[in-house]
Formats: sequence, structure tokens, C-alpha cells
Amino acid sequence: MILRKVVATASLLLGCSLTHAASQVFFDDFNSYIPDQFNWSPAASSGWTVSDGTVDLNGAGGNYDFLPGNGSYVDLDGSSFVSGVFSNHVNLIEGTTYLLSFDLAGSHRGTHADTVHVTFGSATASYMLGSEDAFSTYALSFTPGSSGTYSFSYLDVSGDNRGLFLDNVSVSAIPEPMTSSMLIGGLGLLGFLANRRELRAHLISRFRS
Ligand SMILES: [Ca+2]
Ligand SMILES: [Ca+2]
Repeated sequence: MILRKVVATASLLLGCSLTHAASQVFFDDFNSYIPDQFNWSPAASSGWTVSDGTVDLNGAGGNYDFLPGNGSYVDLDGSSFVSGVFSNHVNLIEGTTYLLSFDLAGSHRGTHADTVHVTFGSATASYMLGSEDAFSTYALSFTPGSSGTYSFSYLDVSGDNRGLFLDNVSVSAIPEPMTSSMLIGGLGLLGFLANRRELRAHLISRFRS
């Protein structure tokens, strides 16, 4: 009886902790923006900024839906022959590992490959895709040393107005293996203690009867 109650409580705590750890802190699929916005100036409320060049907003309903079925998405090389730094920001908690996840696809114009430099806090990575590559999901992780606001950004290194396409950008806290294993260990200990308590109660009742 006691054992069942303790295990149920511990399971609940474990479930809550994992749910909390996997929480998403940012997501944008760009579908709320109207396509055919060349040299796009995102609304301040979106958090997105474009600096040192331009990006375009393409997609469903527009005249240049290169990848149908994905709503709107960003062409990381705008229409000014200078690709811009496309960035946003999130508030992160010290010591938690976060995953920046996003979809990239080839430019679908011309035959050459394109490279995009991605940053997330102090983490950086580059991705090269062929012109005809379909959307695939990529991810970059970062663990901040102190709580605060951190940016993530995308820069297409070409400048021919035909950049890689970006869609479905998200930032999520990922479960910490240490925490999970500690909780599972704690669950086992609680079970062990409850077992001992039940055994003791059983022996006392036998002794008294
Ligand atoms: Ca989209
Ligand atoms: Ca463009």
C-alpha cells in the first residue's frame, strides 16, 4: 500500500521533471507571414531582425513557392545581392542545455551548393546543401554559463539572391541525462525504503498476533 503510493508519487515527479525539461521556448514556422516579401523587414513583434544585407520571405500563395507544402519560409539570400544576418533571441537558464532545431533546403535555383553559417549563443556550425536538396532538420546545442538573453542567427555566404531556404525554427530545453538518472535512482531508493517499511510492519503485526 505504502509502496504503491510512494512509487506513484515518485513517477509523477519524474514525469513532471521530464516534461519540464523538454519544454519549447521558441518556435516559428513563418506561416503567419504573407509570402513574396522581398528584402523582408520582419515586424518587431516577431523578434526577427535582418542586418548587413537582406533575406526574402517566400512560400504558399506567393509567386515563388519553390517547396510546396511548407507554408511560408525564408530565402536566406534576399534580393539585394548581399545576404543578411537573420537573427532572433531567447531567454535561457544557466546550466540547461538547449537545442536550436531548424529545417534547411537547397536554393532550388541554379546548380551550385550554398553554405549557411549558424550561431546559437557561443555555438557555431556551417551547413552546405546542394541546390536540389529537400528540407531536412538540423540542430545545434548550447548550454549557457549564465542566465540571460542569447541570440541565434543564420547567414547564407552567397550573394546571388538565391539562398538556402529556412523553416520551422525552434529552441527547446533538452532533458538532462544526469537529472533523469538521479530521479530514476531516487525512485529505486524510495521503493527500497517502502519495501523495508512494509516488511517491518508485516513482521511487527506477525509478532503481535
Ligand atoms: Ca513554413
Ligand atoms: Ca532571394
